[in-house]
Amino acid sequence: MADPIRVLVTGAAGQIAYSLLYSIAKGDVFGKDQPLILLLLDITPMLPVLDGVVMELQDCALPLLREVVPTDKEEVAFKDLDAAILVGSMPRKEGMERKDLLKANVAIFKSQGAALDKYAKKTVKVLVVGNPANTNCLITAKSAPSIPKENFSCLTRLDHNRARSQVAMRCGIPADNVRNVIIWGNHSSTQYPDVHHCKVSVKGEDKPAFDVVKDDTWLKGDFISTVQQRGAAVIKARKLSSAMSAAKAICDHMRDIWTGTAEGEFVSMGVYSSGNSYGVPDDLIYSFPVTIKNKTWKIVEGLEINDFSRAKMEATAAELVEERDTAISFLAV
Ligand code: NAX
Repeated sequence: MADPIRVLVTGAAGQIAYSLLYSIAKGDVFGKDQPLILLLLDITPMLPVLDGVVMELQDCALPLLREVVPTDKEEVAFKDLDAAILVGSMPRKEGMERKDLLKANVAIFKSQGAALDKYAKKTVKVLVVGNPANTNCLITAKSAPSIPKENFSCLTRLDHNRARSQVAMRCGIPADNVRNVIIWGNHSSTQYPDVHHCKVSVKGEDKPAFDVVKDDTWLKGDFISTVQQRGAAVIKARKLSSAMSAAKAICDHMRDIWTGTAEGEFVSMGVYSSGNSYGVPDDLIYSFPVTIKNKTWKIVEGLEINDFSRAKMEATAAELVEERDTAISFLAV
């Protein structure tokens, strides 16, 4: 068996982590042969709750889980990390604006970026989940200058999975038969769920989503708004933000980083824009279609973009530019 890898989950006493930790610890993400040391970070008042989570992980008697370290100290949590999943932040409550969250989160992710820089392996793969995820990811990367920007990504896989599932339900087929949906831009209501390059498999044959769904009005209207507003709809119904589906998406995202994407398939991921793809401004964490090989992502280039898509991609980029500029002004304080 391989040596154990060190995996950090922050916000480890929270609701997403509660759904996430079991899947990681039983090998769904890093592989069934990969032993793990789990580092669990939360804030000091949550340590008693975290102790309960640790007890439950112990009680699962999982063979891959070699050690669990609960802590409120960054120097313990970020030490020698192979992977970091940054979930902890202040979650959005019903009716709360994303911008209200920005200021508090810049402080959190600046500090955690600096801790990654100081304590983690330079090869660490960092996934930012806590909202506003794209901008928090950018702040984290900027605060960890010794770690390559390509090692940072943010979660838009939940939106990707939501889009996939909406198309599948519409066609009455399993979600697996729908591939290559794209989430462009921000993990917010300006995101653009795009099915122009989506393939739907019917009786073993791949067909364009537009040809199978046969309802352009829905695909260009309610489909998009349903995916964009899904997080808010879950909050309204559950009085809590998405947790089970968020945990599943985190597993999908990190597993793909670790083991790569399937041939002919791409996934959506918030990654660093260097200004060379699809006219997206540089210095943003923007969700693109990517393929992954050898733990390295590559933006899928050359997809045809029509005017309808272009306008939506630009709108979500504009929101990210504004969010970045505001965050950077907080960063300086
Ligand atoms: P919870 O409030 O249940 O848990 C958050 C946990 O983070 C708490 O235990 C809290 O004490 C801890 N925390 C706060 N500050 C911390 C810090 N500085 N260091 C370590 N831990 C800290 O929220 P939960 O439902 O688990 O959601 C967590 C985050 O995920 C929220 O920001 C939420 O908005 C975001 N989400 C992002 C999604 C995405 O697709 N990118 C989807 C799901 C989710 O909405």
